[in-house]
Amino acid sequence: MRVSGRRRFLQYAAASAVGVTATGLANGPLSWLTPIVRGAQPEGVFEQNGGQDSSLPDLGFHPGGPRNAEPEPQKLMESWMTPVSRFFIRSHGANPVIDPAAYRLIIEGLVDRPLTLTLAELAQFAPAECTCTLTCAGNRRSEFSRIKPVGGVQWRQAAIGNAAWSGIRLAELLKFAGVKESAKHVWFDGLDEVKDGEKSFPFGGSVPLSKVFEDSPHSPGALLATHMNGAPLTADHGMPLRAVVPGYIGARSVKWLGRITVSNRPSPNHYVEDVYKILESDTLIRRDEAAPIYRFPVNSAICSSPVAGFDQSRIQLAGYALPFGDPGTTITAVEISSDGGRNWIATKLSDDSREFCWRLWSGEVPIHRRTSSVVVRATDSAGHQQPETIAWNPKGYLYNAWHNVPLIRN
Ligand SMILES: Nc1nc2c(c(=O)[nH]1)N[C@H]1C(S)=C(S)[C@@H](COP(=O)(O)O)O[C@H]1N2
Ligand SMILES: [Mo]
Repeated sequence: MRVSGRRRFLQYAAASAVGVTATGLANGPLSWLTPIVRGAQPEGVFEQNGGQDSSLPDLGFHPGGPRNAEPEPQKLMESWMTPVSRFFIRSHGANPVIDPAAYRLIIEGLVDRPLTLTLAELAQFAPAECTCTLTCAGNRRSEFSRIKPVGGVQWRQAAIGNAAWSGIRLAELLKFAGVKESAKHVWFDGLDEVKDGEKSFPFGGSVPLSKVFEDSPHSPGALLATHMNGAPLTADHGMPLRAVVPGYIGARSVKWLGRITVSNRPSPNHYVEDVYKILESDTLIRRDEAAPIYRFPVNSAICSSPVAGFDQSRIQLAGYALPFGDPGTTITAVEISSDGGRNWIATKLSDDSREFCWRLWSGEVPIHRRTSSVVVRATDSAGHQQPETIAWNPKGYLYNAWHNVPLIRN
């Protein structure tokens, strides 16, 4: 059923007022963009100005630009590695247009040898690879509206993807530049321009130097990537060079990387100093006091459409689970429930059990006429388990409570 924007908005508003959220029904390629009658998508997802980009038909774009998109959650379940065509996009400014031949990466700050390198010079370093999951700190933000609405992109559960990144190890480059004794943090600045009222500045990130040197033989502490799943990065994902920081929220993996600054403190960039912090209240004092978010917490989500006939006695569910972003931490259990978490049933996990990576799961729960929802929760090898509920925060970050979705009857 297609309805006008106004009516759709009212449907969403009504649905979120009673705290109902649901994944879309899967009939036809664009069906997840249209609201469903029973349990509409939360908070006007994919409303006006959003929609589609014909070159990326598997992604739905959120309104309010520039380019923020996620796939239908179900599409994520088709492979452990997420194809670029289904990989979420989160950009704060327009994609910068970069000529690879004129491109230079600047390395400065607390180094013995400041450097300005071309792509060909960067390619002189030993090639390195890393498979890891990238997730936005705002993934699942729309679920906060069950407590109280939060501004910002109303992400569902698909602002996440798993990819093989290749390029060079940041640790190697910094060893070459020579890091001074007093160095403690590494800043990344993008070549994009984000506009905030009168001001315009690049998107920036920051990581502790200890994370960069968390470098192990099978996993770089941080990667400078030129390729994603074997192909050169597309403009949306940071062409020609981006940082990839395994285990950290996506915001630290700066795209269109233009400058690396080694420092004794975290970056003063707006996206480190003011944004991507868990606040209790959104005041300047709290912002100063709060620490930047780095690692992502344990999480999981149901990605299949929970649709059942009235006489059905069991339902198949599938989704992903992500371990806490610490080295060596993997997903060890994913459980599902159809009685709000009184009884849990173990799911079958995909074989790929790796640090910094999601694990796909599938399972079946019994249902009866009065079953109203299904729930999932994950546990990792360090003993972290998703909480039943989490406290609301003003920016809507790190939503990782049990994923509870209404059962839809057809
Ligand atoms: N230069 C730049 N880098 C950026 C961003 C940005 O807006 N500009 N967004 C960040 C955020 S918040 C996330 S979640 C990831 C998203 O990466 P993707 O678009 O490749 O999925 O990129 C990060 N790197
Ligand atoms: Mo993000």
